[in-house]
Amino acid sequence: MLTLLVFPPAMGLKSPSPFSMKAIALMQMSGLDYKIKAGDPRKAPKKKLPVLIDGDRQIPDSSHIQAYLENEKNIDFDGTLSTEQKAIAQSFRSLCEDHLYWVGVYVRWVENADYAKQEFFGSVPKLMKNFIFNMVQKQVKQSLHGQGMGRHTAKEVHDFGATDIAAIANYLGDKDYFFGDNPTSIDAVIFASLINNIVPKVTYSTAGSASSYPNLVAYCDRFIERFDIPQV
Ligand SMILES: N[C@@H](CCC(=O)N[C@@H](CS)C(=O)NCC(=O)O)C(=O)O
Repeated sequence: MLTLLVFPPAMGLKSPSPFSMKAIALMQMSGLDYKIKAGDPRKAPKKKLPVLIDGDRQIPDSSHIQAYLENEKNIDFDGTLSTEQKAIAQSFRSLCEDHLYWVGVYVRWVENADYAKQEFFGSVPKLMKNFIFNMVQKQVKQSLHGQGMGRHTAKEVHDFGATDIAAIANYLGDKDYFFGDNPTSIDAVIFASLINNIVPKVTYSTAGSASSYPNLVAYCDRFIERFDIPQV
């Protein structure tokens, strides 16, 4: 039996991490038997989640999990895609994981810190909760600064997010999935990014959050229904 270690439910999501949600989406798309368990990033091989466990093998990183499912379990996520579509998918993957992701990190950990504190550490006694949150928030802010997103003003960060989301909405248009009728691995990425933007109660102050695009909301609903994505 395969086990997927993810960040536990918070912010109204089965997992508040886009990478964990992407791995859940890939597992659901694969049709393989597996279970979801809360993981501890401190114990993970690369100190990040998700991690897939298969017997005594541990596969960290959502993209390596996808490759493992393709190579070891014969799941063909992208067989219908042309070389050109694969190139487009790779650039949208990067948009979601290397750019829009950091907008979300900023919005949650800098702008909506009280909400994040309550959602992520709600069960921890107050003094300890403040201590742990401040420690983690400091690390997150260092990461934001190192990556660069944290050096921008709030408005600039929101504008980046709005531009990314508009690009996704415009490319999707009225298609059912990113490349038409057949869902592929990029849909797991896009779905996981959007749902992490739509469901948490955080405000993106400029126009352009995913929930303001009817095609993106319908896309997420369609994906949840088709792949029976577990809700909280
Ligand atoms: N490239 C990794 C990124 C995973 C990642 O960044 N996970 C974050 C949560 S969204 C994490 O585990 N953070 C814990 C930490 O940095 O301590 C993947 O695709 O799985």
